[in-house]
Amino acid sequence: QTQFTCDHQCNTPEKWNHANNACAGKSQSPINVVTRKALKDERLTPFQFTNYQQIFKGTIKNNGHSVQVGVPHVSTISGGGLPTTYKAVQFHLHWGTNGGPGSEHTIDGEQYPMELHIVHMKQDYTDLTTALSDPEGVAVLGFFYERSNSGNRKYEPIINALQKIKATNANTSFSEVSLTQLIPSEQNLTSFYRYKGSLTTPGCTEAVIWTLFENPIPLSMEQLKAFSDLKFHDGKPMVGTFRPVQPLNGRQVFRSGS
Ligand code: SG4
Ligand code: ZN
Repeated sequence: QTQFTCDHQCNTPEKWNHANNACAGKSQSPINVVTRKALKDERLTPFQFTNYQQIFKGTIKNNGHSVQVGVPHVSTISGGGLPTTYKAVQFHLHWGTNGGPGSEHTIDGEQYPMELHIVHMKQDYTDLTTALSDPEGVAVLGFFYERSNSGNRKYEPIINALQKIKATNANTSFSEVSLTQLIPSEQNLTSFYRYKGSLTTPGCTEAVIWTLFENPIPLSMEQLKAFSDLKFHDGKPMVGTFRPVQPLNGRQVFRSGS
């Protein structure tokens, strides 16, 4: 077997099966959620968000395949049908071209313009690598975006920072943000979908409990377009940073009780 190496996208996620056998697994992400087939599960109660409102000064980085922000390991989630408490590690986004379709997950075939992933690991772990060796070690909260006519002021620190990190490996610090300000208010987070899947990039490790919230986050077209100003390593516009949806292979998708 020939060794196939590529950096992240390769820019062709179709080749990932060759790059890494795990990417050809049977429980891959993202998926299309067929809402009429999602089974309502009363155990999927609302989440408890702890220290999500904590304000931090972050470093935002163009890592060559996304924009990523490391988060101090103090914000946690529990409830929501999770087996234990998970702490936030980082967040990043996936988007399309100039505000066009760009989410990784789709709902009844609809692809949203962008998707936020807040990556968490079980509280007792100290690094993601260890967490990924536990089949339930990682919990990613996924949020969709929708175009709105008015801009979202709460995203200004992030959007403004993008202009300073157009080049791959560039990073900058940004003014104070909290996770709370980036997501819908807590009472709008009780409706969500749940399934077991994988990282959406190589190694495609099947160790992720996925949550997809129904209520999208509003951003103006201009704000969405700002992400397309970033550049891949080769200088080409960083657009289409999503993996196509993967087969369910018999997995059940659940929906929250409320
Ligand atoms: C993005 O490429 C992030 O930048 C990666 O973060 C992340 O990998 C990867 O997506 C997969 O995460 O929620 N989409 S996802 O399944 O979080 C990890 C880093 O490269 C391990 C650290
Ligand atoms: Zn992601």
